[in-house]
Amino acid sequence: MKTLLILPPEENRRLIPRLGIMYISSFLKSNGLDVSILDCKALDFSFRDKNSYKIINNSIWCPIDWSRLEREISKIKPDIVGISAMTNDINNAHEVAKIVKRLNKKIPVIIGGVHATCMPKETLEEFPYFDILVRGEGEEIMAEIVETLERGRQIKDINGILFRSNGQILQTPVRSELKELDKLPFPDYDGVPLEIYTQFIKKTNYLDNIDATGFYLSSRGCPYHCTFCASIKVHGHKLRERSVGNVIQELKQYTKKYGTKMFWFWDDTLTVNKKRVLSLCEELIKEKLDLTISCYARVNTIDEELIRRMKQAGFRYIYYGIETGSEKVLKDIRKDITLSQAREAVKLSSKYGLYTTAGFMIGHPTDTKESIEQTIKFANDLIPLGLRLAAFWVAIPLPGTEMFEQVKNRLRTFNWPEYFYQDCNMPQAKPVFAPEGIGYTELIEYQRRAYREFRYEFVKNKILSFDILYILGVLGRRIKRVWNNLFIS
Ligand code: B12
Ligand code: SF4
Repeated sequence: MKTLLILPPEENRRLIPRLGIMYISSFLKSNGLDVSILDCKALDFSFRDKNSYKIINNSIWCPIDWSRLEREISKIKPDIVGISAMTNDINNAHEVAKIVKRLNKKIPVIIGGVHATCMPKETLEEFPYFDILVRGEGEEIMAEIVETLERGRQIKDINGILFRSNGQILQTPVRSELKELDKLPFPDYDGVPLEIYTQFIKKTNYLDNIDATGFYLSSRGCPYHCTFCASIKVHGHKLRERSVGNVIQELKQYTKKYGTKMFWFWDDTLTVNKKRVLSLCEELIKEKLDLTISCYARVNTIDEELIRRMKQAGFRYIYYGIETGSEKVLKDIRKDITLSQAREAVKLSSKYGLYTTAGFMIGHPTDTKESIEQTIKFANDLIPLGLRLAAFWVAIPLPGTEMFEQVKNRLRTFNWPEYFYQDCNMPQAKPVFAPEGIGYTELIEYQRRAYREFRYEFVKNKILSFDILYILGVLGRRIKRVWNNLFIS
């Protein structure tokens, strides 16, 4: 039987590979199953009319051509379809399911991914064209579903799923996360159009001007309890790590096959286990892989020894989730860090020459005008300590998170595509939630101001400190961007 894994199309085309579906694909292949991936984001199922494209904030926005997608799926003739979705693309995932059922209503449609995991029953209730829902990590479960369907058996004995039976939604016991990540085959990079992602990343300079084209996961799970985080719902609180040998083996294989030397480590927070990161660094140095690496980290998990070693091993970019400039709000969102740890982390990383970036959120449930002002000020105060770039996200209470439960009754909408970043560069940006006493437009205005002030303070700081390297860097990037726009179509 032929299984087709589909990544639904989006009006906002950010062409970044989805590791989840690539892991599932390689797992099915390693079990001898016939599987392929249809990455609708990369393959562009939008209308071909160039005038309908817009690039807003480094993303391409364009309407979807559903009938072309229908023709493509009918050419593939799948027997089983699996669809992956985050919250913001669950509606489009359902449109894909409708198409599949229109082509042949006997094809079982399986939905997986973070939204399905966070709202299992609600998802099957809201979206009637999904037949089976997979909770959590899908490699083993999907393989079991496909094998069971191939043998014509009942799926009711598979743990970790919800399914329909005689008009009812039934669920089987929850399954624990995968224990031995080293046993998983490496993600199926051959199954996705890597060259399209690479071109997109180069053209838009997406990911904060970082041209990383290899995406990587060396661990899953996170021991922390931030109230806004949905990741822990899928991957759990137990930090599960791949062995250093396994990580190096994949990196070597990847660089040899695809020539990439720049990697983004997508581990929720790579630096939780210092000892392991130190030995990863030792191996990277020993193997002379000469990589450029970016990663997410928490400000309370780094120290001088770690940062020094990371820099020597090829780490160049580090992103800290600082979230707010208010100690009170930090406590409310259970971030488990302090502002002084944030200052120290930025200072240390920049001391060792890491390109240091930080993310903040505006519009936490307990944010006030005063705490938002504190956030803007705190980000600016980090500039002299070495902060290079700040992102100011408008907070989204994501389904399944503690934050969602706290403000469920005050959300503006349950229209899931709007659970996407709302940005002051977008014409109709309107957050799904605003804290008491602050309007939606006011939040967007705060975001605009935060970016404007950060840019202003940053340039002021560079000019006052006669940072010639910075000025040459800006010129270089401008030239590169113009060059890419001219020659990469
Ligand atoms: C890297 C990353 C990004 C990158 C790349 C995104 C990408 N294309 O993957 C960037 C920076 C671009 C990004 C952007 C956004 N992200 Co993001 N991101 C992540 C991060 C840190 C890792 C993703 C990853 O590779 N995971 C590892 C893989 C193995 O896990 P997985 O994708 O969940 O897949 C497993 C299961 O879900 C399941 N599964 C998945 N699909 C399917 C399909 C089937 C059929 C089955 C059976 C099972 C199944 O099995 C998989 C393998 O075990 C996650 C957190 C996390 N750890 O997952 C957040 C996360 C996915 N992002 C999140 C969000 C909100 C966003 C944004 C909306 C943020 C914003 N404010 O704009 C955008 C949306 C972008 C988009 N439209 O693609 C949320 C999603 C929550 C939700 N309910 O949707 C997460 C969980 C973080 C959080 N805040 O809690 N993100
Ligand atoms: S540290 Fe990151 S991954 Fe861990 S709970 Fe907080 S936001 Fe989620």
